Amino acid sequence: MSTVREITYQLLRELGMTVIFGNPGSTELPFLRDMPSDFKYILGLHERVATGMALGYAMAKGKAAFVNLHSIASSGNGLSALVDAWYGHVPLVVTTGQQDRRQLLAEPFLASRALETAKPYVKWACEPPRAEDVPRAILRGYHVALQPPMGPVFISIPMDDWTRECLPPDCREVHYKVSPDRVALDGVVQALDSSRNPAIVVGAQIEEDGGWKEVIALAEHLQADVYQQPIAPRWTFPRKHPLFRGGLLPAQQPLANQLAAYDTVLVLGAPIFLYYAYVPGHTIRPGTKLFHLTNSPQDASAALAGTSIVGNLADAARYFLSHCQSRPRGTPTSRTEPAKPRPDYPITPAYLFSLLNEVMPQSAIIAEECPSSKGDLDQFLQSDEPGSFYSVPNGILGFGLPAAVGLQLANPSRRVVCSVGDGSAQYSIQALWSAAQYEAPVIFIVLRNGDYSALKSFCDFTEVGRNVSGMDLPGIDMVKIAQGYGLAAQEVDRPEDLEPGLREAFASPKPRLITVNVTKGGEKCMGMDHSVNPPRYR
Ligand SMILES: Cc1ncc(C[n+]2csc(CCOP(=O)(O)OP(=O)(O)O)c2C)c(N)n1
Repeated sequence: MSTVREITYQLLRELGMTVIFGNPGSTELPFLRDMPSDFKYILGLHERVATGMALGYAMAKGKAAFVNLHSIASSGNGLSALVDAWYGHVPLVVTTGQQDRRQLLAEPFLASRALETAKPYVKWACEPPRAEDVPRAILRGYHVALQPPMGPVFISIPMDDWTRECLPPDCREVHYKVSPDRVALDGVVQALDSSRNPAIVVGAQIEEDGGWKEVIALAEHLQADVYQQPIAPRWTFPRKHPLFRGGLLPAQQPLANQLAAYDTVLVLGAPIFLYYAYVPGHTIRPGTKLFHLTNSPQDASAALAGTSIVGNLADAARYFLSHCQSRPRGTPTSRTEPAKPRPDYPITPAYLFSLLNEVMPQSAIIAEECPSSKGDLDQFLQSDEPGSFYSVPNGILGFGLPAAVGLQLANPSRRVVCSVGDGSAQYSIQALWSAAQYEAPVIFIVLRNGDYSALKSFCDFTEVGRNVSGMDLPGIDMVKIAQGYGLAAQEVDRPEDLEPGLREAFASPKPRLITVNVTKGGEKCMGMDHSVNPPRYR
């Protein structure tokens, strides 16, 4: 018989998980020893980084990624990336070591209650009842992680299990796709056929379900205006398409106002709706018919209004395409191009992103984490390809840097650009080391405004006032930090130095960090100003 360790490596190989993201400790060493040569270990110097790189890798591949953390010692550090995976529907199989079963009851050093810690943010958490169940638990976890909505699972493995003997599990097939109810879809078809002016809201699940092409065809078939979901974690419609109308605002009444002109709204693959500031109002204008297609039963049950139908997004879009009447093409309203920003000093984020849009290849992938300049990025970066934009799924900073490295490792033929705030970069800064060591040629662009601008604008927006501690970030030298982790880095202060700096970065095949001194963030909060009647916290 083979050992649990040998069977597990064979299983991981069969499941295609031969890249292991992790940070090791004593309780993982019996597993990690003598790793087979067809496996690759990607070390993150902090578990937020190890798990965050796996997150980027899994999102890019659309497949499960394997993570190995160190007992409770590192599960806490990796938890925020697990939360990202939960909200971002990212399939991660996360394993952690546990103390030796034979002394667990005596609560030894490093005894781990990591299961309880992770439980609210994973689809399944398990410490196998017996050593010989470890491979089966990993197999079961893998299948749970990939079932829509995809997400993380968590398995705690006592360190003495790896040397026990066991039989291999049957690595059988599981098919995950759930087709939406045809009768329910017919109800939507009827409503769309009698609609005068429908709109579509596109969400991240379109990309999870491989439905980009189908949704573009559907929008053109219906001649429907298209909006991106609020605070989009992924872009799922071409930005330059004539039917694209931009993003929705993350608050009830302003969002309802944006959609007020439409008699029928079809939300494809997003919650109804993701709000940030509390501005009470209608979910949708009374009289507008609202339909919701989602791969998440949880989103279907949590929606505030409308008819929800659970199932695969590409499948649903294909059904509508073949069953709905097409609508005559209107006069194409081409996008009003924003005025080209000027090369002011200090550099504005708008100028930075308009220049980046000119310099970067069309196939570039953006990992975004620049809170107060998100709106400028949204306006000036014109990405039209699937799998090109990834952002913070639930507001936890630390996503950007490691996700960029994982995205780059999974996409060697495309260039990843990580646009990150100088504050946000600090939550997972060790990812720079992994980029250098694993030669992931990410271009990190740090927007150095010297403060937490997004929080300051929230203070203004909600009238908290500016007398708040802990909002300024003086004295951070990003060039030295990056160089210390082994990365080429430069600072750009003058607008005329920006284009040569960017061109040089794209010409080099190596990772590089450019820190750009930019103006502080503006008054707006997630695209909203005082006209939306924000809540007051004073
Ligand atoms: C882990 C975590 N800690 C704190 C926050 C609160 N927060 C939201 S935006 C923000 C400011 C980020 O600063 P920076 O990256 O410099 O971007 P800027 O706001 O200046 O554009 C902070 C601290 C958070 N969202 N996540």
